[in-house]
Amino acid sequence: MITFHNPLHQGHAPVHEFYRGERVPCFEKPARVDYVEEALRLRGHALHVPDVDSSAVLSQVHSERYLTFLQTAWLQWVSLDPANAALQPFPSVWPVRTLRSDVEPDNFVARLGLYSMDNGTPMAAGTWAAAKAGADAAASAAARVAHGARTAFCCTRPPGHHAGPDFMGGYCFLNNAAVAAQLMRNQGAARVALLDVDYHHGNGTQSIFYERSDVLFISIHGDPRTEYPFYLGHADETGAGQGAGFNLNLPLPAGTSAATWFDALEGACQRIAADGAEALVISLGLDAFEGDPISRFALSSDDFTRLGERLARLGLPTVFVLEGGYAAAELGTNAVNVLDGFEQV
Ligand code: OKP
Ligand code: ZN
Repeated sequence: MITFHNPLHQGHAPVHEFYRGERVPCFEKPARVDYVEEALRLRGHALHVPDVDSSAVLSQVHSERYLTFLQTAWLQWVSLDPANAALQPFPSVWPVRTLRSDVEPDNFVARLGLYSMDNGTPMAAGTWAAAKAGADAAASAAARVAHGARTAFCCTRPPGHHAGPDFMGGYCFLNNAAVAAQLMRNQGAARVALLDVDYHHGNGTQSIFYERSDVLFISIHGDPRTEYPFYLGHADETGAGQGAGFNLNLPLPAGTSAATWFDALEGACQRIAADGAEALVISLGLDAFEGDPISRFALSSDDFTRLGERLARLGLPTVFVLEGGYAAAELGTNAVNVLDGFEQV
């Protein structure tokens, strides 16, 4: 599998997040991708550095003011006080219903809240550089497929699918999968299908494409009544305007068996086959794994091979983009199982 990795991912290394009011070590940590890279090399997959600048595509899926904020956020944080360089910024106030989000406050933490959906997305000094290099890796993988490769993999962190048009959240800053889909549209694919198999609903991706018919978004995920991101991902969200009918959510209860998960995958694949898409993007979260510490589905490592095989049978040019998966030591095996399952069909 042609793989683009993120040479700057280790610069995004915040130390802690909040859990039940306490500071706990970040689940989304550099070791995750180190394990995937190790498994790729062991199983014969070469790693390439990104060779496409995603800047123009990023401006098609995120707002300019959000991109500007993200690019300068760490500098703004440290400008408040040089001692902040050793601390992590967190938002503490958000423009929920009835409050204004059109006026950017001057206060840094208020701006951080404006551009965040949660307080669970810590930043570090290298966050922008890592996120941008990851978007470049996604653009690079998509460009290879647009130019005729059957498939390519973007091996990156931080993940992207919770990042919306103008906000970060759920460990995500730039929406790598949306960049991949948009780039393939730009390169001539009339329609693209984007299937998100991460345990958590890809709210950011859904929102980016919700009013568009040229990118069909489908997600299989833990029911948002009990699972993050809580406020999006229900079955009655089917798209709006031009995009009506081009959004399909398949929420499943926490604790769902692998057999039931694969039934949902079959429904997703049949919808993709009926759609007439010319290319496919997979938001490849591996947190549906039975051993995941923050998720509650039950896929085994062998099930990830079956997932890759089923996706291959769609017969579409396919870009895989790494998302979540927090059983770090098993992440490499599970990710490469999907890729090898795909290539062996
Ligand atoms: C990102 B991705 C657990 C906090 C969970 C949100 C989960 C984000 C998942 N203590 N915070 O979709 O894998
Ligand atoms: Zn997830």
